[in-house]
Amino acid sequence: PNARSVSIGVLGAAFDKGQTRSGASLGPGAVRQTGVLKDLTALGHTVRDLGDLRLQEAVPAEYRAEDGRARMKNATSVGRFNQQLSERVSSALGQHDVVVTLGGDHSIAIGTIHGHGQTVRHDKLAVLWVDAHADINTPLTSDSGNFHGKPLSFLMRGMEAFHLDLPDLRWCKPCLHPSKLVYIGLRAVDPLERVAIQEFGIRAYAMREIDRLGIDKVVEMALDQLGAGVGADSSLHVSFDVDALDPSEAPCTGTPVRGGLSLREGQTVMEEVCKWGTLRSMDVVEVNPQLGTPQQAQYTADAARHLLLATFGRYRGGNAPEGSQLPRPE
Ligand code: Z70
Ligand code: MN
Ligand code: MN
Repeated sequence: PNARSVSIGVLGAAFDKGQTRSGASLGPGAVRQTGVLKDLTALGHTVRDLGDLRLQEAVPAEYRAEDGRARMKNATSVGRFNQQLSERVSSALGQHDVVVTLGGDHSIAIGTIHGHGQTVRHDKLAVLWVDAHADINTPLTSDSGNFHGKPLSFLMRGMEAFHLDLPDLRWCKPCLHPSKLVYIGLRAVDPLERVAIQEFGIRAYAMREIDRLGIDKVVEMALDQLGAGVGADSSLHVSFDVDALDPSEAPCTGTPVRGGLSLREGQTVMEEVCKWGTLRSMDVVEVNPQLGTPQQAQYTADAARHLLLATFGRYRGGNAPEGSQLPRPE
């Protein structure tokens, strides 16, 4: 089955200040180098490279890493970068059917999801978060202080009450309803993140549930709960952290966690997303080509390529060109 042909805008979010290792800002380049844009074009889509966004201005004074009990590293950079990213994504959504953002660390989802949220009624925005981690810490619960472990807390409606007033993130008004977020792939959730998941009633399919139910059932239930089905009018965002994949499939990422999704399970998730047909934006984040050997870096970027091809209609059983027939001899 071939997917309908769409126009895809591909944006690089060359940002790594949401955690403390360098190299995630090289993710967009590494994923582009796999030839994925050309491969998406070969599937029949119209693909436009929107270039890379990076933080140009020098950021003067960052918050201190430890401000009382609140931990937040590089809040100024994170806030300013994501404000620009949000604007880029919402304007790109006016020009393209789907906007793909290549990260970058996962703090960039603040900008992509907020940007998507500006283009739809907030109760229509649905997010599928595929990750080993829950990324829903607040500055008051975060042990690391890293913003890539916090993006969802800035996007979630109802979590305002648990936040401090951060001047550089004031622009980010929460746009995501707790019932419109579903996790797949969790296996490294902090204790207070678990509390948030329970208090807000967020649906979470951890690796345990995938083992029990199988990935096919899990993704069916997840999309069903997001109201992202055919004919439904949800506007779907998929945020895919490559560390959701097992480190054997995606070794070059800042925080690998054993016991993850096979590439095949990741492909199944994205093939189902493709079938449902309501995807409007997607992130692929946390590819860090500076970690591991050059071969491992390429292997990791290639996993991202496979996920993107699954998202846009590549079928593992093969795709027959539209209206084609086997050639006969004259
Ligand atoms: C931890 C924290 C995280 C990604 C690590 C880890 C979060 N919960 N997210 N790697 N992608 O620091 O808040
Ligand atoms: Mn993440
Ligand atoms: Mn993660």
